[in-house]
Formats: sequence, structure tokens, C-alpha cells
Amino acid sequence: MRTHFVGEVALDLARLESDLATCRSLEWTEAYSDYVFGGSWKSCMLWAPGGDAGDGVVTNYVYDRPAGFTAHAERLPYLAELIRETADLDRLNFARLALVTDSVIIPHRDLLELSDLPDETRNEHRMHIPLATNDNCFFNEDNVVYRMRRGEVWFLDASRIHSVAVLTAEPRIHLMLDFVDTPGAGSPARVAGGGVEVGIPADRIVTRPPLGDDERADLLGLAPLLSMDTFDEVFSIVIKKHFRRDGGPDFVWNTMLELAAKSPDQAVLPHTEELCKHYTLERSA
Ligand code: YCP
Ligand code: CO
Repeated sequence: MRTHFVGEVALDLARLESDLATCRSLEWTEAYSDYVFGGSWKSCMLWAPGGDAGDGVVTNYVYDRPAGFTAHAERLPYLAELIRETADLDRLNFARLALVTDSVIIPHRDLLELSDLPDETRNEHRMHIPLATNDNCFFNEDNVVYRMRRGEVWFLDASRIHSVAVLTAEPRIHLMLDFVDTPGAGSPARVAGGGVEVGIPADRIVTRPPLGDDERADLLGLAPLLSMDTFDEVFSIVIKKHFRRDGGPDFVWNTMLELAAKSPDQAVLPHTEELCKHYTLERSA
């Protein structure tokens, strides 16, 4: 299923704020923080196979146990109700809160590590509902940068290369739901609205000026500074540039590979190639 905007849920802001305040005191995991530069990517599991919050790593759940609400969800009555009303629970594998501040996420594909699971249990469709966000929060898929607004329901094609930038200290909190695929059963969202053909509406897309030649040269000028010690900082600069300028398809990984090839530190190129493969091509559980 291609990425598309579905519709909106009418949020009860008072009840939402109350649950968002409560959720901050729950236990969040830092699983997948290796995808992130700057801060962390924290998640809080509200629904999972077996009903245990677990460690947040989706390969560490027993998929043949029936899924259900976790103890966290019992503390968040409004969010539990929102999940019940918005999702087909029969097809729901996971519902998590995802919290990001002041961070960028490495362009990656999800689901790669789930390829060994049988089709009928594997996460296949991902829904996002932003609960706290602002204009400095961006999503990226392929070479499109866009914003999702609070209360909107989106399906994301997590098998395409995507990344995120939260260029603000204000917390961005999304409700993220993963569904199994059931061919022919219709949308797992209980929200009326646009089908796949709606895609990413034009008014959500952020128009980025093309990356100028001088800007590209400045970026490549980081090569002499790029070493294993500075790797994360340089990578983070390249990802941030991607959200402000259009450097063309695969800009982030291409730029990192080009920089790595010019780095005086011999370890950087194999490391970059290894990461590129891990995040975009193949990954074991
Ligand atoms: C995402 N993908 O795209 C998540 C973040 C790693 C997996 C954590 O939001
Ligand atoms: Co992802």
C-alpha cells in the first residue's frame, strides 16, 4: 500500500492532553535509537502480540499469541478508545506511542527484519496519527518531504526509504499502528476517507529549493573532517540538509558514500557501506 492520507479523527483535546501528560511518566523503551541522531526515538507499547509491553523491538514478540492492550494502555483510557475506534483490532499487531525531539532519523526501510515471519502474522500496513506535532516536524519518503498534522490518519509505506526530522525541542508524539495484511479485506482503518490514490496531498508537501552547486561543494568539503569519531555528526548534517534542500534522489546515502570515499579515515567507507546495506537492503532479526 502506497503512502496516503486517509482522513481525520476528531480529537477530544482535553482528554488527549490528559493522556499525553500521563504517558510521559510511563516506561518508554529506547529500541531503535540506533536509527536516530541527536536525541532518541522512544516508544511506549500500547497493544502488542501477547499483550505484554515487551522491549519495543518488534521481532521480540510471540506473533502467534493473540494481540491485546498492554498495561500501559490501561493508564491511557482516551488513547485506548482512540485505537479501538480507529483500527480494526482483528488485524492490529502493534500500537505504540513514538516520541521524538531534536532528532533526525537515518533514511531506512522497515520490515526488512520480519521477512522470515509468515505473511499472515507479519506487520504489513503502518498507520500514523500525530498527537503532538508542529511545523518543525517533517517526514520524508523517497525524495518527498511532507508534514502530517495533528489528528490526521495516514498510511505509510514503510517498505520505501523514509526518514524523519524533528527540528525542535518540543516533543513530537505519534500514535503508530502496525497491521497484518489480509488481502481483499479492505482498509484496516475505521476512518472514512481517501484511498491510496490520494497519496500525499500537495498542500502537505514541503517545497525545498534545489541544492546549489556551492552548497553541494560545502557539504563535500566535510570529507577531510569525516572520521569514525565524527561520523554521526557529519551524517546528521547531511540528513538535516536533505530536509531543507532538494539534492535529488537518494541524496543522503549518495552524499555519505561520496564523503566516505574521500575520508582520510580508511574505516569510514566500509562502515558507511555496511550501514547503507543494513538500513536500506537487508537486516536480520
Ligand atoms: C520510523 N522506523 O520510521 C521508525 C522509527 C525505527 C523504525 C524507528 O518512524
Ligand atoms: Co521507519
